[in-house]
This record gives sequence, structure tokens and C-alpha cells, in this order.
Amino acid sequence: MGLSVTYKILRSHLVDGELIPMKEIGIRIDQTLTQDATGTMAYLQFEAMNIHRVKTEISVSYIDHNTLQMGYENADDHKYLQTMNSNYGIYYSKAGNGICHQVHLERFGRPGATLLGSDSHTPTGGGIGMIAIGAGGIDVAVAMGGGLFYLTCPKVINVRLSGRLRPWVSAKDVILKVLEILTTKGNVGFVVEYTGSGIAALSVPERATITNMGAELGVTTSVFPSDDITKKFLDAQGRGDVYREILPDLDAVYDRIIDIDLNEIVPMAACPHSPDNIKKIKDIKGMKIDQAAIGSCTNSSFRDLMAVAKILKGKKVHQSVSLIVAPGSKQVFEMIGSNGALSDIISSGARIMESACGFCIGSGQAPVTDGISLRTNNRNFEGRSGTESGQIYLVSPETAALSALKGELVDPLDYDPAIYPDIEIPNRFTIDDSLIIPPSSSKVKIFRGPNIGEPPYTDPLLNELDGIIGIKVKDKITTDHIMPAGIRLIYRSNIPEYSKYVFENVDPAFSSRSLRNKDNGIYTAIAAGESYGQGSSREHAAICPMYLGVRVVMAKSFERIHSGNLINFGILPLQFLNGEDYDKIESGDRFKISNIIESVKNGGNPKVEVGGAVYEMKLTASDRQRQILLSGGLLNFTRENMFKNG
Ligand code: MIC
Ligand code: SF4
Repeated sequence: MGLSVTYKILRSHLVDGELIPMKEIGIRIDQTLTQDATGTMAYLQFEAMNIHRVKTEISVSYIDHNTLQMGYENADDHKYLQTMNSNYGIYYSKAGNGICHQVHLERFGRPGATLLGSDSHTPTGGGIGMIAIGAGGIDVAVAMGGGLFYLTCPKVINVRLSGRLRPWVSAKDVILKVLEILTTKGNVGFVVEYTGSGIAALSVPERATITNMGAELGVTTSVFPSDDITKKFLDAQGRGDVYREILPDLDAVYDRIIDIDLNEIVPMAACPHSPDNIKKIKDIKGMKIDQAAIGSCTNSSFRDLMAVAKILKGKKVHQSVSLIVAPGSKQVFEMIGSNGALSDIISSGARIMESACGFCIGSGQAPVTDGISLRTNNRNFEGRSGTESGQIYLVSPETAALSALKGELVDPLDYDPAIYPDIEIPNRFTIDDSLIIPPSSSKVKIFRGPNIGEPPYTDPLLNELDGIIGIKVKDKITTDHIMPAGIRLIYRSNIPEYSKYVFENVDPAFSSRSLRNKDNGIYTAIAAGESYGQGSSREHAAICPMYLGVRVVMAKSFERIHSGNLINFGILPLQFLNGEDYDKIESGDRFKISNIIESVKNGGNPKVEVGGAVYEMKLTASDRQRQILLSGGLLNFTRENMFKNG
């Protein structure tokens, strides 16, 4: 039976379990990445594991999320990270070097390797044939220590691409098409693997745009084969030596096949407020826009910014539009600087931002009240831009740039195909790794400013829970709803302070109410609809609720990374066996769960009593995850079972 690219890589990294879809497997992780918004917690937990040095092939710590530094907090985080990383064998990519996923693809990624990152868009690495997976910071900490990463052995969806994109249609439109087909719900446990004759015309940055935004599907990861196109990219990065061909077998077996003819794709937009609210631009064009923002780990490559520069060259941004451009890495920035493209962008009236996440994480450039903003990033959740009433449309760089000139949403297909800026990958990228600081062999003093707290310790699992349903939320609650980023990012290393903002924009009193209840011995449960915990990998969306006394989340379904994070921090993810039960439970209801330890131990499902009625719910945890719950979280479990001797 032939193997897919996914199964070839998984097979070569399999250490525990069998490659049987939907069974749990443990794989060896070759590379890890963290970023500064999740990294501090990950490294504090790594330190608490008592390991002396990372055991991976390479581990990199990127500074890209919290670069505004409006106060001392994030600067303190960065200095902690730099000194800590130096001691433990971790490469440190300084602020200014670029967004983790873009830089990792350029400088470290390797076909056939496994990469685990404390960021949900780690699957960007699938653009060069890696199995690159996003996870919670503590999972990454365990992998850095040489521990396995456990996941559900995936089913594989094969997206077969044929044909070729028309001028003005972009890789972004391809992934928006896939999101239209698969939506953001119901894809947990799948990998998307792209094959077909159409991939030959997609460069690595285009492939990476597609795998990056696969995160919005909720799949484990997305991957392209590693082929001549991959080789060309790696050669141009001066890293041709890491290339190896990885193609699916001709008779590779897939669980589902989706055929897409690239010729038929047209420019699309993900409309407010979900990445799967897809419309064809031709059906919504003409609307006035206030802002266009080009950048983020989805669309900030040399290819993307060259296309933008060519569109803007000799033209002026419309007077009612603010155009923002943020190159994805120092490499991209430097190259468009030295070839003159940057001056075309500046001359058009664009505002140039540093190479960082910036607007994508709501760190600056919030749109005007009710403002319409076209953005090239991957998430348009309500309020994520920093403006609650902001209307964010996710589009390609080409659509954003053309629309910024016109002052309204335009359909690129209305423009002459002959003037389409077709960008070739250069034969040689500019290589300067001076902002990547290698670890040192001698010890430095680890800096711990006042913003650096303790690693999060989890309370032991209780046998009886008597509590209150603290909040009832609807379907598709994202981790941005649970734990807002933007102006609250300064508290990422300070759990008591950050916890004040749990569900800030959903129910601002949730935090103080839950903490008061906890002080009175009353625990909190969250009741939720489908796809609870969509979006980011931030484990703070589990740690902070835990700090407030949340011990249970009852939901119709959970997203992969978040449900793992809940277990890692001792919170029970319980799935309604009967969806209608969700309707019967209200916020403020009292709940009771008894004999928890025994049910967790014996593979059972705890019975939940709410307002006198008993509800059947399924504990969505593997045997190993049940052990983690019994140990009181992954940190305790790891210390008890692994790494005892450093
Ligand atoms: C995001 O895009 O939501 C983030 C910010 O990169 C997160 C990580 C975080 O919250 O720090 C992610 O995607 O995992
Ligand atoms: Fe940064 Fe946005 Fe990418 Fe998250 S999605 S890593 S915030 S650029």
C-alpha cells in the first residue's frame, strides 16, 4: 500500500504506537520553535523540568509578537528569553529579524523533518515538506527535552491541484477556496496534503501561504511534497544541502480527495468575522475601504512584497485609505530595500512597519470605528484587530494593494492580465544571520525582571467538584475570545494579571466573579457550543481560566490544540453526548461531578449533575492524557515520568 508524504514522514519519526488513523501516536521532534508571546511560559516550564540543554537538532526562540514595548514588560521578557536561551542551547532570533514562520522557512526548515512550534501557524513549514505542527508551550518544552509529541494519528485529505493560477489570482485565493470547501469546523484529526500537476507552478512562498492558513481549517497540519521547487528555494537560501526529495507514492492512500482546478479559482475574501465566511470578490466589490494591511506570516514574503511594489509603483494610495506594509523578515526587508521596491512602496504613501506580527495580533494599526480593513493575514475574528466594530476582510496582497489605490474593494480580474506582476524566486536570497544569536557554551546569568513570574503550577485533580456554570458561550469561540491579545499581550508572563482579562470582551465580570467563587471553594465550569478554542495555540487560554478556578469545560466539540492545553493544565474537557443538553444548561446553574479520579483512571466518563438532572458527557482524553490529568497536568506528569536525571 503506497504512502502519502504525511505518512512517510510520520513513519520515519514514529516512536510510540502504530500508524492507525485516529489512534494516539508519539513522534520524535527534530526542530522546535517558540515566539515571545508563548515562549516565556514554555521556557519557564522547561527550566522547571530540570533539563540542562535542549536535545533537539535545533530549537529557535523568535521575538516577533510583542515588539512594541510600550512599557518595560516585553523588553524584560525578551531579555529573559535571550539569557535563558543562551544557557540551554537555543538559538535566539532578535526582534527585527522577522516573523517566526517566515524566518524558520528561510533559515532553518528542512524537508522530511518534524517541527513543533508554540504557535498555531507552525504548519507554514509544510511548504517545504515538513510535518510542522502547532502546540501548547509546554508540549514544545517537553519536545525540547527530547520527549515525544503525542497526537492522533491523522486521516489525510488529499487536495489535488491541477492547472495553473490565472494572472491576478494568488495562492491566498487557493487557501480561501479550500476554507470555503472544508470550513473551520469538523476537521480535527486530519492533515491536508497537496499534490497534483498544479503544484509544479507554485513556488515555496506560495505553498507556505497555503499551508500557513491551513491552521484555520483546524487540521493537524498541511504539507506539500518536497520537489524541484523546494530545491530551488533551498539552493537560493544557500541551504541546498538539506534538500531531499519526498514525493507521495503513486498508489498513496488518502481518506478523502478534493480536486481543485487552479484555472477556475478567482479572487476571494474571507468576510467578517470568520476565515471561512468566503465570498468571491466580484460579488462584493465596490465597497469603500478605510485600511489595507499587507504582511503577517501568511503573506509577507519577497514574492508577495515584490508583487505589491510593482502594483504601487508610480501610483498613490487613495486619500481615504491607510495602507500598511510589514515585510515578513529582515531578509525580505533588506532585499526590497536594496532593489528599489521599498522606495516604490514608500513613494505610494504606504506606512512601513517593522518585520513583526504587528497589526495581525492587534498590536497597532487598529482600524477606525466600524472601519473596513482589507488584510492579508489569516484571522479576522471579531475584535482581534483592536477595534470591536472593525470589519476585517482577508484577501491576497494583490487585492489589498489594488484596492488601496482605488479606495474601494476591487476585483483584480478586472485588471489587464498583461500588467500582472509575475514574480520569480531569486537565484540567491540575501543571507545575513547576524540577528540570530547562537547559544553560548559558557553560562550567563538569566535575567528575571519584575514581569517574569513563576511557571504555572496546576492543582491536583479533585475527586469531587461542586461548582457553578460561570459562563455559557456559543459555537466557534476562539482563544482570542477567551484570552485577548492586542493591548493585553504585555501580561503574557504574568498569570495573575493576565487572568483579569479572561473573556474580557464576552463577559467582563467573568474573571472577578470566578476568582471570588474560587476563594469561597466554588469551582467554575464553562459551557460551550461547537469548536471551542479555535485559533491560536496560546496555552494562556487554559492557564488563566485554571488560575480563576475553572476545572471543567463542557462543549459540543473542541479544537485540537486547545483541548490538549486544557488537559495539560488539569482542566477536564467534557463533550456533550447529546447536543441538545447544551440547550438545557444555563450560566449560573450549579453543577456537581463525583468520583472523578476513578472515572479518569478507568477510562470512564464522569457523570455531571446540573440543577438536579444528570448529563452523559464524554471525557475527550487518550489514556496518556488521563494519566496527565491524574498527575495534575503535564508539568507534574513530565517531572514524575521523564527527565528525572536531566
Ligand atoms: C495568533 O496568530 O493568534 C498567535 C498570536 O500567533 C497565536 C499565538 C499566541 O497567542 O501567542 C497562535 O497562532 O498560536
Ligand atoms: Fe504572528 Fe499573525 Fe502569524 Fe500569529 S498569525 S504568528 S500573530 S503574524
